[in-house]
Amino acid sequence: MAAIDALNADNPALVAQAEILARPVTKERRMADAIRALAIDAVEAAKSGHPGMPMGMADVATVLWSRFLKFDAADPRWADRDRFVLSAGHGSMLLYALLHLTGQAGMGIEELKKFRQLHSPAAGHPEFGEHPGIETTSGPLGQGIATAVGMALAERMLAARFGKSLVDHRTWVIASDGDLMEGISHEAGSLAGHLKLDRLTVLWDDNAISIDGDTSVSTSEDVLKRFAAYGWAVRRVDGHDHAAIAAALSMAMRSKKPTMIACRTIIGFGAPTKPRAATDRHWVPWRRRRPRRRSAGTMARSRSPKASRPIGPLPARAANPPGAPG
Ligand SMILES: Cc1ncc(C[n+]2csc(CCOP(=O)(O)OP(=O)(O)O)c2C)c(N)n1
Ligand SMILES: [Mg+2]
Repeated sequence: MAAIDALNADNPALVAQAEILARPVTKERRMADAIRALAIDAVEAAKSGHPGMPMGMADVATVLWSRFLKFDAADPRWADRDRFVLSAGHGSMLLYALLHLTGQAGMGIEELKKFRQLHSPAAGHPEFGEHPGIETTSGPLGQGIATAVGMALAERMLAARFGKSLVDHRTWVIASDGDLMEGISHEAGSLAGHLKLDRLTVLWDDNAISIDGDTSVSTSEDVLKRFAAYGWAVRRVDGHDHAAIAAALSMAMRSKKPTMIACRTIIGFGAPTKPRAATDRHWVPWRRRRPRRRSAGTMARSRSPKASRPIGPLPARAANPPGAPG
């Protein structure tokens, strides 16, 4: 017990994580945990890729895919499917795990075992054409948001031409801090607000950490205020609270504007010793593993707790801004 307390003192994110893990285990939580486990194992096996984002956003993705996203697992290219864009393409295991867990052909466990291998459907930084469930290639930060704005605009144009009975779908995006730093996302966001692309929802992985460490080293802007100024509806949620996530997504469905939801998450959520640890910079565990002889275990087992230096608790965020457009 004393050892656990010492660990917690070392990493305040563990305290927050423990509180979240103490919540009742539901089916959705089990699915999110399965995503996390797949992300850990695939990255460990490949010695390449980023498990932190899939682990942090697993809850949000589970709620989206199990309750809101309109798709047919047996026909991933169905024309009127909702579009799902993983703008934060470095977290590609999130998408591959979702395709796997929703039973889509061509993304079985054998394919996941080939994560980050040439010509694998799970090649990493999801690539369009490698699997029918991959909507678009993503990787250059910001570009997925811009692509999604184009998709949302295309939907409106097609619906205007062919009618709602044929064209009636939404575009959902998962984006990271880096996506929202890139200028291309600013321009596209402005256009989406101007055009009132109300079928577009961006789920921002608001984990306050990027490749350089805490985002406070590089930005202090209020992203939600910026998007509100573009004409978007904005919301904040606890990105590990399934009910709150569902409420925010329902709000997005009703909104007459594009919606930006800041999902507060802990990068690497679920790791027993090192969620939100700075030495895991952007959560690339394989890069720091010095002794190459060390046997490949799971990430959780591979390092001593002391080796992780936490960067402190998530900075406090205000609740939904008063008067924020709904
Ligand atoms: C335009 C561009 N610049 C740099 C990179 C390299 N890169 C990959 S992820 C990342 C940042 C990661 O931070 P964040 O977006 O917050 O994602 P997180 O670590 O929270 O998953 C960077 C700089 C990139 N993919 N695209
Ligand atoms: Mg981040």
